[in-house]
Amino acid sequence: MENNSDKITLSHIRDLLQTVHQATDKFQLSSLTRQLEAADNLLLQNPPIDVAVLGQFKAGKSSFLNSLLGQNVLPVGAIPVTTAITRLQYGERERAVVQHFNGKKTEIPLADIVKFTSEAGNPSNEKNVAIVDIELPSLQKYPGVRLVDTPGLGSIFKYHEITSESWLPAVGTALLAVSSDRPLSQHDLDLIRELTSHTPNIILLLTKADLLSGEQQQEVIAFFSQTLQRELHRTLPVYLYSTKDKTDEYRNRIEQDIFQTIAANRDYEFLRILRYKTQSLAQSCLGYLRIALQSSLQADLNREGLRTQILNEKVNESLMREELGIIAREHQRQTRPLIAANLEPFLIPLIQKVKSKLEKDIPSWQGNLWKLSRHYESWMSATLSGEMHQLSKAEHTHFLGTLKKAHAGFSRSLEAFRKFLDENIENVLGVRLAQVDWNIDVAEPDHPDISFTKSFDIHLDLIWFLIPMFLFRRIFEHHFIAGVPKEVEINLSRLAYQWEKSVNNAIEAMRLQAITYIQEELATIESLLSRAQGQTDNINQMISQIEKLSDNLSE
Ligand SMILES: Nc1nc2c(ncn2[C@@H]2O[C@H](COP(=O)(O)OP(=O)(O)OP(=O)(O)O)[C@@H](O)[C@H]2O)c(=O)[nH]1
Ligand SMILES: [Mg+2]
Repeated sequence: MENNSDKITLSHIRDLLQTVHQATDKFQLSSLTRQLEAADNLLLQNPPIDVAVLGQFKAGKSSFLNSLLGQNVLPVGAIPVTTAITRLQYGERERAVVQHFNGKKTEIPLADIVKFTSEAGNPSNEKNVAIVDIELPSLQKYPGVRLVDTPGLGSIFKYHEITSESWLPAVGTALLAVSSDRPLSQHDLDLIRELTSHTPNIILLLTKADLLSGEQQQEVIAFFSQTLQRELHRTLPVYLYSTKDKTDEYRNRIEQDIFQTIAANRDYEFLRILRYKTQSLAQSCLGYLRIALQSSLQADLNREGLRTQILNEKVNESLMREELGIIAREHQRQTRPLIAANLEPFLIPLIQKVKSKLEKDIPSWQGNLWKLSRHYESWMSATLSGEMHQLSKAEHTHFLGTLKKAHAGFSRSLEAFRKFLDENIENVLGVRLAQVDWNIDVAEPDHPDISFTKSFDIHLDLIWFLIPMFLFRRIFEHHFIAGVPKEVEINLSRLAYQWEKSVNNAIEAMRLQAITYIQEELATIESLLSRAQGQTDNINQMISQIEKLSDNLSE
């Protein structure tokens, strides 16, 4: 195969066969194995073209071959004879090799063939003959061709039929022998149908033509063509043959039209046959894959059905998000009032406490108004942050009320979701899910950062150098003391705000944790339900790959 376009065709064939291999492996299309094997062998071994004579028992197949050879090599007879596939090709010397099913090969004398390939010599193929290969110098006239004799179909020996049919994938050109006294049977039509998937070359051979007059022969040929048209919508070339009458004439025609044509175009013919087989295989494979696709699509539909049954309106992420959001917002709204209510009783006593401490401390402060103000600020800052810390430490557990309620709300909601999901899964799939720990952690918020900031609204201290302290000191002391309630209130309110922020952040963290649980759970269920999926994608991919390669090959 020197030709460049032949090389391209061969590589396309190789690619397509490889893909069909993948498909048959992946989807266990074992019925294509033999066909695939035959195509592989042709590709690998590049053997002579097998021109096989097939047909009903006693159609005269072996006699026809002997007559072509001009030598009675093959056993013939009035009762079913041929038991094993027998191949004949050119060889420098006459020789015959018997191949057994166990792979063993033995060379035998040509005269002993009958002991292996005939029902009389090898009843029921008790010698386990797989194939007999015969080499004859006389076959030099048919270069590139291997003649194949096959056991007849339709006899009482069922295994004859099985032997021939299982060899069919290897056929190159098929000569279907039909005896003149039994023109075309259902068996023949079935065989033609079967051959159609293995070779583009099917030729009818009307044997024992001597049994019919010229007129009758034409009648039979016309009958063939009508029947084939009606049953198979095709025509086939018909050749006459007889070992008794006009043998040379018939033989010459056949040699010229069939064997010389093959010999002259051996490589082209070989490639044409191999391409045909590969395409036919690809079509069979596509047929199976399309069936597989249908059932996979059906399975997807079933899975989709299961999915909607399991993940119904009660087990639904967006609904749960909404519900958890409502729980969070409801409790977050109540955080501030709760904290404020908790702090309220401390307001008056704290004002009293700070006031009397200030009254006690202030007389010892020295300096002008500027200094007095700075002193007041730092005093107030130290005192109130100390008080706020103490209060926070003593009372914070009461601030966490909404956090705990939100936690309870989230837990209940998750539990209900989980229960619906478990029930649905058990109802639909009949399995119980393992219990999952869905505990939401209560992250206690950190103590807020309480720091005192400036307390003066009017910055009197900016004009300190204008104010004679000996006259106004008492007034300023009063001003400072009078400012205490507002400072205390501001600080309590800031404490409440900071705790509110911490608590509400913690509620938000719990909400997010709950959503994560739900998302993870639903993702697990989804993957569980779609685990068997991907088959549809795989099959679709395989189909389009084979279609593409098959298109390449037919270009
Ligand atoms: N009249 C006539 N008889 C023939 C012709 N060719 C073969 N026969 C007879 O048909 C019978 C069957 O011949 P075979 O060659 O053994 O037929 P086969 O198709 O090989 O038979 P199986 O191997 O059993 O399938 C024999 O008795 C032959 O003598 C022919 O051209 N004319
Ligand atoms: Mg025979």
